[in-house]
Amino acid sequence: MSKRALITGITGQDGSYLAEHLLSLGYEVHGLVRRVALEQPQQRLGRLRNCLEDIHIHPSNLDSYASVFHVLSKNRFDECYHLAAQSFVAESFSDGFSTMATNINGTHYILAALQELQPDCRFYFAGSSEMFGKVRETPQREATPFHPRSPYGVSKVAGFHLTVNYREAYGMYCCNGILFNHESPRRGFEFVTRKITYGVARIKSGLASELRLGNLEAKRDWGHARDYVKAMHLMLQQPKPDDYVIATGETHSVRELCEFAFSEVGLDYRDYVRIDQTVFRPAEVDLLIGDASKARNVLNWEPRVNFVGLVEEMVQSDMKLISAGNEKDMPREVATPVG
Ligand code: G4F
Repeated sequence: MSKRALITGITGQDGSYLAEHLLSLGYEVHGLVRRVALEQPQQRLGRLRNCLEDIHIHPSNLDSYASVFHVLSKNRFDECYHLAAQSFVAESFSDGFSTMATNINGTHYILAALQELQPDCRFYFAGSSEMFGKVRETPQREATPFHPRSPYGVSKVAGFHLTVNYREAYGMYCCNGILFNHESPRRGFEFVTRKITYGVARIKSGLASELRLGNLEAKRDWGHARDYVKAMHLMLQQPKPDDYVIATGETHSVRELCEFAFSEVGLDYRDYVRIDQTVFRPAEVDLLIGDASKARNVLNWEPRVNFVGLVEEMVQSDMKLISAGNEKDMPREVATPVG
């Protein structure tokens, strides 16, 4: 009998890679999807184009306990990967209320419904290095205290503690992945990596003449999403539930990212990047670098793609996207990058 997994946020970057990974391992894969996504499958289910035929989609709304309860009362799962969230940090400053409501309640609804209906289902929560925020030690590890710097970070700290609480209070198998930034050609256009690689491709192709960015000095530990979803799966295969940092252990500034990405197509970023004060955040996370020794030792997990490989892959992919003339087929919110 193959195992059955439920993925919330299956239409996103991580959800789509995780679905492909679990299918390759012989899983029956199910996903929760907002009903509106089914009305625009071309755009909203685009990242699932390689596996849409092989997965089971359930329309559901994570803002409603009844909706989550309904799906879990009709289908049994061995594993649940809760990835759905409002995950853009800048947006959480514009509307902290909806970020907190979606991220905290959504997590709580899933955990409460699982406890009621299928307490043996193993649960993964997508925690984040944003929880470390104003970092208390470097590199950051599982024992590093949290000091979130945005409503998004606060919502992830709440989700983290909810997950630990269901593990301790009800003996459920619940894990937190504390994932550092992870990117890919499937990354949303509002995040800085994709904004830069897509901007580079547009400039190189003569479609744009500049790229407006905010804080170039922020440092992040950037890995590849395809590597990171494998760690999510490994966490749920252990004898005991636990929490793990997933990171490369390398940190680079946004400025270095620009340097690498522009040089990939033979350009100098200083000729094109303009500083835009409106993109700076009210509170910044200055430096993230993770220590993933525990994941290496316990899960036998290692990242395969490093920073340079990641940037190369993303720039080349965006160059292809533009040269194939696919830009006009992209949904409007994607064709006009923000952030
Ligand atoms: O790409 P970002 O928007 O990612 P951020 O804020 O680090 O969050 C991402 O990683 C987290 C894991 O640590 C996830 F939990 C979260 O969901 C998300 O995936 O920004 C990265 C850095 C920031 O310091 C930002 O201020 O880039 C800086 N930046 C500079 N100019 C910019 C820009 N960020 C964006 N999005 N757009 C800019 O123009």
